[in-house]
Amino acid sequence: MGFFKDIKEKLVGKSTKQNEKYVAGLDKSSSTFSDRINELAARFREINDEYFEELENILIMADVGVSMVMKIVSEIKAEVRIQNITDPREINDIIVDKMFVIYANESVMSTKINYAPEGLTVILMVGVNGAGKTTTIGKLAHRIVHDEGKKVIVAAGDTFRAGAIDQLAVWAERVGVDIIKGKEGGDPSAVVFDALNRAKETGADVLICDTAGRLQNKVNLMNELEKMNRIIKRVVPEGPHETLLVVDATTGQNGVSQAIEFSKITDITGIVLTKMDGTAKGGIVLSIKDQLNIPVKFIGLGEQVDDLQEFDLEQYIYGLCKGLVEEV
Ligand SMILES: Nc1nc2c(ncn2[C@@H]2O[C@H](COP(=O)(O)OP(=O)(O)O)[C@@H](O)[C@H]2O)c(=O)[nH]1
Ligand SMILES: [Mg+2]
Repeated sequence: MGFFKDIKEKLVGKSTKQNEKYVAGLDKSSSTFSDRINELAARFREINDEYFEELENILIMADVGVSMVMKIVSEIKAEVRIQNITDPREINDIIVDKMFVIYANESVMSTKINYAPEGLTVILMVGVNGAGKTTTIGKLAHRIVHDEGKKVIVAAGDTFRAGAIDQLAVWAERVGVDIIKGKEGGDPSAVVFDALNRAKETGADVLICDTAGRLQNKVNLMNELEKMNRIIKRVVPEGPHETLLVVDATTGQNGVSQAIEFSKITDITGIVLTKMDGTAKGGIVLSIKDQLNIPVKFIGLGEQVDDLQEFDLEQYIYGLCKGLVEEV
């Protein structure tokens, strides 16, 4: 059981800043998920069909998504048979391993931002209202400025929602980056156009564009995103380099459905899962992988400026399964 042992050796008892963020941010998910599985092991003297049914329920309640749960549980069953395990207390490592293997093996996915080899990189943020786009732009700008030493500009492309422009302005000031804004109710593409020109003039490395997320008006939204894409391509032909879909993890399978809808109207290159700290159902990462096969590039683990973390599968599984990894 390679992976289980690996994370145990690598992560248990080690404290790095990233490790601490993941553990704290996934605490709700971890205690619910690991406690339930440990409790299950305590209740069953041997592994049987009923045990597997309850295991399925625990995974479904963790928002892993039904089809992913079926895959994981059937892999666990097969492994249990091969190893001839009957004691539920010996199954933790197999559960953790299979979750990891299924996520990692289906395809290798980069979590890195696709920066332009030279010149301006353009990142579009899309997603429904309240998902966390504006907040994520603030955190992401901070990361890019501080960790990569790049010059960032943000564009207040959500001209639809009252207060959205001011909210981004507050973040821009906090993080210390330039903001280009228009009038509330104005044309978002015009704001993006201005921002592209300003970015070029000032030699900025990265432009991050906020957008409005009115999914109730799908045709409008699609047209608006198409127009924005056209304008970006006029100035930066290979842009946008990233279209990041922001999904609120606390909305569970509903969030997964939204993501599917969004991926139909525009090309999504990566997902940011926000509010992972606010959910006890952290399995949504596995469900997104299963349903969309688009990489989760970042996860939001809180409301502070440094609470956006690059998605790391080992840290994530460890955060989610902490109580299982440490129990044995
Ligand atoms: N706890 C927590 N709250 C978040 C996170 N990301 C965003 N939020 C909150 O979610 C709310 C909506 O975020 P906002 O950026 O305005 O969403 P937008 O409408 O998509 O731009 C705000 O109150 C944010 O502080 C996160 O990772 N964790
Ligand atoms: Mg917003």
